[in-house]
Amino acid sequence: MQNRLTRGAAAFAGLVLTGTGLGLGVVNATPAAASSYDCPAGYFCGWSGESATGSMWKTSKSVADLGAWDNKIRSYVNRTKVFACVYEDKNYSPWGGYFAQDPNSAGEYSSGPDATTSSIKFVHTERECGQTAYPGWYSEIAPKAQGFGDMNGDRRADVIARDDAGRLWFTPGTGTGRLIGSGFNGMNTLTRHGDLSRDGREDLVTREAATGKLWLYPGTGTGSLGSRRLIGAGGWNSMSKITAFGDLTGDGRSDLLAVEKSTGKLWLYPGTTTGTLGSRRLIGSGGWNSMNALVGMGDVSGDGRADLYAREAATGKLWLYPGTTTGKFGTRKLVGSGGWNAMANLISVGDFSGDGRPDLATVTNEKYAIDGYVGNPGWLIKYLGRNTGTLAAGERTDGEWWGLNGLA
Ligand SMILES: [Ca+2]
Ligand SMILES: [Ca+2]
Ligand SMILES: [Ca+2]
Ligand SMILES: [Ca+2]
Repeated sequence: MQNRLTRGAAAFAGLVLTGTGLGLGVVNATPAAASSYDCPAGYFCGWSGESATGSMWKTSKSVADLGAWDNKIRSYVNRTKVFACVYEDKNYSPWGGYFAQDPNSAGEYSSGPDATTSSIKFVHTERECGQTAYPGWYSEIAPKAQGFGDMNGDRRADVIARDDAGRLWFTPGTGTGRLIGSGFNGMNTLTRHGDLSRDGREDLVTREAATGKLWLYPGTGTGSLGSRRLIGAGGWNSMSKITAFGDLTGDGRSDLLAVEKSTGKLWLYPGTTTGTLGSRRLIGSGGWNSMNALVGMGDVSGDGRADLYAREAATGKLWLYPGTTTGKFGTRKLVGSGGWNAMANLISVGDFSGDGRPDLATVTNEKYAIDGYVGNPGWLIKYLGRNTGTLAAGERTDGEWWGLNGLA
């Protein structure tokens, strides 16, 4: 209930700040009418009057209690480089409602007849006005180690979340989160599926958008990442759907899959004894551009070989491609008959339900419908694996997975 309230407040803030006339609106200041440029860069400023008039108050630090200015600010501007959460209540409490003011809105102020602001907090992402920067991830302890989906080796599936500010968070499955990196918005692929560096600890693989380079961030075994190492010198921007897969070749080393954009071919890049990638081999001769997501699921069919899920763009169907002893995929099988294009993320972190079978978590996008109405992004839905390699019906669990920029 509280979560829904926060979300509602955030959505309301978005509406108001685009100036829909709900009582508070963004106005482009003109020199004659307003003085919002009096607010120095690096500050949040509030005025006692509407439209940046009257006396001005300013701060460059979060303020839990506005004191003499409590419930006195009628217009404000955010000239800092971060989000300003403008709360109706003291002590940054989101429950009374809040507005998330974008960074660097020089010359644009919000104004209204009611003075209700009681505290102001500066944060790097809009999420943090109402909740933690990272999402709440919960998983059960699996009966045995699965070789992937577990950065810290506690048999609990964990998730890495990138926030809008490019920070990486390790969420171990207990609802908590820990910062493990920053500056990751320059990466347009994040994938992890086992141990590529050959030290028994799970690693993260990323592609750098600007250079097409592939980087390995070795896991330290605690959920943290060590110094990155180049494993692909360039050219990876010609590939799509780079997916760490687990072991398809049967040598016990994790492999990587990728689709060649120009040909629709599916290539496998085998992991080697040195933690680099060996010479690629063709495992799908064409047609893979018709898929808009690949998911390394681990062994869902129970034969000891890693298996792949793929989402068909045109139909929204989810297919299972079983790994075989020849190092290729067998005949595909339908796992989901449609609707899977309503998922922004397909998160494969192994068995999070604790029954020994790999599961799949998803986060919805704008296409996702609840009670017949679309437009419900940010919901976590958990699909439990069944012993046929397919999935049980999804369970919608948590609507607070919005405002993130990638999950692995
Ligand atoms: Ca874990
Ligand atoms: Ca490793
Ligand atoms: Ca299998
Ligand atoms: Ca399971």
